Amino acid sequence: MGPLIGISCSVDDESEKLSLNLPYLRAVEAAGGVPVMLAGTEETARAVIGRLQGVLLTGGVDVDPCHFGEEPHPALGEVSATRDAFELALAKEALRRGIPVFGICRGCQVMAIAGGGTLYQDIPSQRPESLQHYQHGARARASHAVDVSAGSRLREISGAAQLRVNSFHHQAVRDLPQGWITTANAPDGLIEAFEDPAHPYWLAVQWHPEGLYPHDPAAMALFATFVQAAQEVASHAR
Ligand SMILES: [Mn+2]
Repeated sequence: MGPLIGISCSVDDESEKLSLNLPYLRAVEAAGGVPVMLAGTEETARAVIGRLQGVLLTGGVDVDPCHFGEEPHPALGEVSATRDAFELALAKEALRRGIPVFGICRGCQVMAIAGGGTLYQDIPSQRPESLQHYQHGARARASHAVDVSAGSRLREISGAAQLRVNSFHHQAVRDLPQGWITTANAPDGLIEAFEDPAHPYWLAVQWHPEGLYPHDPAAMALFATFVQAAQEVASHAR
């Protein structure tokens, strides 16, 4: 049996419904993990974390800027107070306990905020010199390059100094917590991936490898190494 990997769901506070794009679940299964869908209160987050070997924080709506001390920018999109509270509690607890976390898109932003970082609330208006980060092409198609930092875990995983990635975000990490490292930048300089070198596995990407993994070995390797790290941390804990 593979390690138990919690996957955070999207929460629609208005309709009171959860949702999850199946490719997240399929990618974790393809990597040998056992996926479980997660949502709930902050209390649930703190109760469930100790029963998981890894956490996948998925993409979704914007993060409320109140979590990094800002008022809403006019171009801020939809937010979910329920999801923000759950995922931030989950991420903070996983950070503290050394539980492997892999963050994708919004998940990447949640991880940064959990450690005390900040976001651009809207790239086109707050950083107008940026390239297009919300592509109109299919999710399985890469749209821009990223340069992968030498010596990073991401470089080791992907085995490449440059990757082509897809891009579906209008928010992005602005400032990272102290001690964390940027591990990929877009050609416009925007942070596209980061790690906490002091943590057993704390890796975030701004793109969507779950849309690429069936035909992209570097994207598949991200899920494979995450599930492997979850397995290793679990076996050490026993
Ligand atoms: Mn991008």
